[in-house]
Amino acid sequence: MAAYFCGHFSYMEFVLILILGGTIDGATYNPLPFSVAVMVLERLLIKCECNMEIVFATNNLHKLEEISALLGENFQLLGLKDLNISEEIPEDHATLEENASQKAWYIYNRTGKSCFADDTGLEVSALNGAPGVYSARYSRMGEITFPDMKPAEGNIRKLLMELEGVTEREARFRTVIALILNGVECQFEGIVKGEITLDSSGAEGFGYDPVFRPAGYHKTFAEMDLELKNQISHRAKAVQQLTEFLTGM
Ligand code: ITT
Repeated sequence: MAAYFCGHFSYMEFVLILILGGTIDGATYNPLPFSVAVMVLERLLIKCECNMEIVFATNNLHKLEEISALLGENFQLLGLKDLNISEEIPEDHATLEENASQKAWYIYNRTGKSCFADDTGLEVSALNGAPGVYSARYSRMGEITFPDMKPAEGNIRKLLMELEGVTEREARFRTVIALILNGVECQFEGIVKGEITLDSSGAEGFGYDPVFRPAGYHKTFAEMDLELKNQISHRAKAVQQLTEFLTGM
């Protein structure tokens, strides 16, 4: 199934194209039979009236908390725990786009519920975009490894070691969200630019937050409260597009 970057039209426009027929990014959709179209619309209207239920396919509770705050009250956000899904979701591709898609389809096929997944990478210019898609397991790869440390701690240690003596410390977080609604996938992207600090600082957030300082700020993400991080972060930007798409009806 193809994925579409959906930042440029709303959910309702998207649904109407799927029902009435039309073209999205070069793919042509034939109109649905009348009875099927009525059924789809009825189901969508019921969902719109009572807070739309949507699954966020993640095992990361920090991400669940961040996205729950970002989506607000229009959505009933379900985590994997709510669905009694405890297994590790596969994410074994080489790009954020493919991994986000893989995670979302895995849960959609398992539950049949509308759902989305994100994949995020920290891309450091001086390291040619590493750790990128391998951000979660950076400290367990390659020559320098820290198998005895907690992953987040080891990742940061390794990153600071790789950047020792490097003055050009430009980096960005990039999030890709894959949303699956009624068997059709849409993707959204959010980017925040900044730099890698010389040392860890701050206790909020998770992952690489203690060493990432967003451009225009004097604090790392880990020195900011969640409210501020949620106004400017990569995930916030991608989620904003997602909510605009879902609520722009
Ligand atoms: P799921 O796949 O279960 O959603 P995850 O922890 O693997 O959770 P991602 O694949 O999206 O999350 O992100 C990969 C890693 O990138 C993650 O483990 C963190 O180390 C880091 N990361 C992601 N978002 C971050 C953020 O907002 N701040 C700091 N580090 C982040």
